Amino acid sequence: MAPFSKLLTSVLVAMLYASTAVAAPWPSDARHATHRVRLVGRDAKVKLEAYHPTSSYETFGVDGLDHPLAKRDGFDLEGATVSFVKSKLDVGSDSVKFRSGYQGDNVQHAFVKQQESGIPFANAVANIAFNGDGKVVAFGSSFIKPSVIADNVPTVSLEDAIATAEKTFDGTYNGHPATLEYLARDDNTAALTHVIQIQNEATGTWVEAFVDAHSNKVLSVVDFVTKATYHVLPISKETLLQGFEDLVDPQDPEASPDGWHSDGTTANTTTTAGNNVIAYKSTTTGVAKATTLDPLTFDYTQDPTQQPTVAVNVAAAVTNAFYIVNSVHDISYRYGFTESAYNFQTNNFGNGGAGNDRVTVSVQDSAGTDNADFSTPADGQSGHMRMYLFTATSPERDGALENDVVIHENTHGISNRLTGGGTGRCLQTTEAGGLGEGWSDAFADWNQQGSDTKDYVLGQYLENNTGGIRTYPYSTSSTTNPLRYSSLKTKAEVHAIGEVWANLLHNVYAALVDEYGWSATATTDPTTSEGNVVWLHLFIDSLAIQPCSPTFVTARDAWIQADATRYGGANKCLLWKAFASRGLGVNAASYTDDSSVPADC
Ligand SMILES: *[C@@H]1O[C@H](CO)[C@@H](O)[C@H](O)[C@H]1NC(C)=O
Ligand SMILES: *[C@@H]1O[C@H](CO)[C@@H](O)[C@H](O)[C@H]1NC(C)=O
Ligand SMILES: [Ca+2]
Ligand SMILES: [Zn+2]
Repeated sequence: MAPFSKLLTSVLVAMLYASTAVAAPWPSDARHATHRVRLVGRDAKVKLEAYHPTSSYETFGVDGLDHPLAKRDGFDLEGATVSFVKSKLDVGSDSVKFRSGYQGDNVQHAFVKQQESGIPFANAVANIAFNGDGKVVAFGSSFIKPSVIADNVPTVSLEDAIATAEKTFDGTYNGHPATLEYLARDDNTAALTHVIQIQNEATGTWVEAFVDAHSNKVLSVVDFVTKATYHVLPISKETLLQGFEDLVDPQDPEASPDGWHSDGTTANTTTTAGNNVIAYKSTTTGVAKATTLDPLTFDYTQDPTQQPTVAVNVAAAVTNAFYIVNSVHDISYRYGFTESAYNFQTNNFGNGGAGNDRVTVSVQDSAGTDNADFSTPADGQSGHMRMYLFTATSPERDGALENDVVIHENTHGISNRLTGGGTGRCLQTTEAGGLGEGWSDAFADWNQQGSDTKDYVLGQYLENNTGGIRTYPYSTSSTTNPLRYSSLKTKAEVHAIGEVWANLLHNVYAALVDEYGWSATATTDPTTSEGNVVWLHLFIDSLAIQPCSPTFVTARDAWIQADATRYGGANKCLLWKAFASRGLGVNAASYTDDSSVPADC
């Protein structure tokens, strides 16, 4: 074996080569949908381009499609799934590994991986949704037919691969069991890789490194961290601080049966630590403690004239973050982000999914300023939110006190877990990462609307800027917000891409509320028929049935299909018109607008 320094050199060279290979000019009709360039390692000096094969995506409308075992009595999710994938993709049983599945409100979801010699592929996957009649309604697949498959016995030891990964990503192996997986590459070969989690607390790195088990080169990365980027915009209007309120028992007992302060067993805590969330400053012992125990009360009055770091302001911020992340848990639970759908809880109460993964929220995290991020590893490992201080004002402001920013971060956990069945690996391309930013803004928007749909500005408080932190308010007016599908031709950064998607979803929301009105109880009652209820159902449903590495086109198709499955297509034309109004019509492709809707609309 080559000496380590030599190995390292070859690793770096391999990645620098990859970086020059991505100099393809934007617009480009393929790379953003299949690749993502990341700067990794100390001082972000190394460029690494990860590849995620395109997902084909088909939806089958209200009626759905039979699977090969449909004639048999009873419905067997695994059997139906494997038989459908085999027939659809013309592969043998030994290529299809059933990974996970669950019963949603009205759909059964199944997630499979391609495998070779019993070794699963990391990035060649498929997902199927069956309706209540057991018919297939959606099918996404990134299975590949590789020209060359690496030998299935590693010639590089795990120890050596770990050393390579630690060096490359400037972090430490976190002890999470490493796996051996095939990796589909963009030259249509399949590499054998050691998959290793590397973390660095100080820099906030948390990645899965894919190290070639024959060459010991880093071939790819899954970055669990979704970062927000906040830039100031030259719009200055009035700033207002929304007041604090005392909320009594805001927990939803349907979603959190043991309340928000259960320790996951039979006991309750008296701190901001519970079954869904632990919020703290510095270390997990830095929770906020109840100011009175009976009844449990967290009564900290934030003092805006003092620095956020004084004790009362820390406790107020920790309390607020705890409240928001629990609320997001409860609301999203009602609409389908449950234990079996790979949510974040310590105790899953026997409802399926992997537990021990409540969200950990680090308030006033010392790793940085003027930002926030959320890391989403696979189901069974905690999601991690880091909120920072914002330095534009004096005193500084606390990210944990801007609800829409906390919701935005939290929603990364929802979209990353629901897409692709809980792996945290399916929103890694540039385009899918952009969609991720869009869902996060859109769900914050949803939470902060009322009976009249208003233009929505995200992030006004933190930098004391009424223009917020995005380029335009989200709006039904194309004057206020001119973003269209074709705007993607000039956008290469995920937040910029996300603004296009969030504005599309804002327009869908406005159309639904215009048509069906607005429910004031939508956060706890998903059974009514107002527009905001319909929107959130379609939001959650579509995440679960869309393919791995979705694009704007396939994400839109998932919304249309979610409506076909849940509402019999009642909103088909409304949805198409809203998407088409911003260029994402029936024939939209390759970032070129189309305003057409189906002929029957
Ligand atoms: C814990 O809190 C929940 C919700 O408030 C309550 O229903 C339950 O009785 C408490 N359990 C204990 C052991 O105090
Ligand atoms: C926020 O902006 C307003 C208007 O520009 C200004 O008057 C106020 O002092 C600012 N507040 C802080 C804390 O910087
Ligand atoms: Ca879980
Ligand atoms: Zn984000």
